[in-house]
Amino acid sequence: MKPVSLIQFLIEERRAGHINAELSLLIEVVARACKRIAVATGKGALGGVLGAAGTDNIQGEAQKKLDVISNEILLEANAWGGHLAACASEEMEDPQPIPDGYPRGQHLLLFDPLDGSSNIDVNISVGTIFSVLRCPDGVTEPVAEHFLQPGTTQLAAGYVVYGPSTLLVLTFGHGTHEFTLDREIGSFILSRRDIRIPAATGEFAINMSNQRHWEAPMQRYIGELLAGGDGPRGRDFNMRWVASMVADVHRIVTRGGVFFYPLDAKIRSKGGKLRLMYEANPMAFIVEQAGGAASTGRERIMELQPTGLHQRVPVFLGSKDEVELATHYHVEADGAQG
Ligand code: AFP
Repeated sequence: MKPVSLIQFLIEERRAGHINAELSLLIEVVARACKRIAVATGKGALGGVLGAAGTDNIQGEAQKKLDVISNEILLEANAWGGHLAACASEEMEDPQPIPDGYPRGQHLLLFDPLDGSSNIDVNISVGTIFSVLRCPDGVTEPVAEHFLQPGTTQLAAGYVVYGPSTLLVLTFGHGTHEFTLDREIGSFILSRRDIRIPAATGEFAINMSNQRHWEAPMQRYIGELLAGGDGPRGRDFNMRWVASMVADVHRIVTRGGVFFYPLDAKIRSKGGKLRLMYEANPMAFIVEQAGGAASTGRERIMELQPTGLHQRVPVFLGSKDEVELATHYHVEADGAQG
């Protein structure tokens, strides 16, 4: 069958009425920027891009050089196209408006420019996560509050995983689709259309080192998986933990599985580890459009009303049966506590 490029796919989506011309241009620009990020990360030690940048981001986390480089690439690529009103990033405290002198569009772009950056120096897959919202009508100078829209209002979400191959996974709310970068011609080529995540799975992803800090229902749920065939689940389970959300989620999008970053005693005061607006919401949109589920352990992630641009939430996402069971344990325990 003739390969379908990202550009052709976007034209098909416009013809189907799923996206408009401006959103189509936005996705092309983001994909082009991610190709540049792939080149930068691929240089490794030879590009002088490894190691710490010597600065901290708004989260108080030490930035890697590639965090800063990737952020700059995305900001620069989106400045002049006229498709955006503003950008927000994990790496910046406040949203960045489109520079004066350039036309502004009707979209808001949020991104984690390089997720999993603590893995860069050990050459493990990292990725870019992005989410697209509509700029509220009549708003010409968007500020943080204009970004605080529930995940259900997302117009698009996607990630690019920089691994053995460079893959773009994308949804507009009409299925989840995967594109593989053909490095020889520099085009993203459709490699999987309408991905489906199996409802059942035998594979879970969690950072087990936090076990002693988890809430009781999480202890119960994971304890049952670890009990395997002799336990209440009556089957053995396998575990993976890459510590790059994009890599862990892409494995789940590809073969099923369930991912947890639950609330624990260490991070309770922060509300969780992962960020709602540019990690949990876009990944939830992608996973739900592939038939999976995404909750905080107590409610659907995409229905949360955001309270802050860098708000953190617990994340349970992936194969529907497991997300629903783990969520049920938490809701049941809350009810028992009254
Ligand atoms: P970094 O971007 O600081 O590497 O954090 C990655 C991440 O936000 C997410 O991609 C991982 O799933 C999660 O943190 C890993 O957290 P732990 O290091 O606590 O396992």
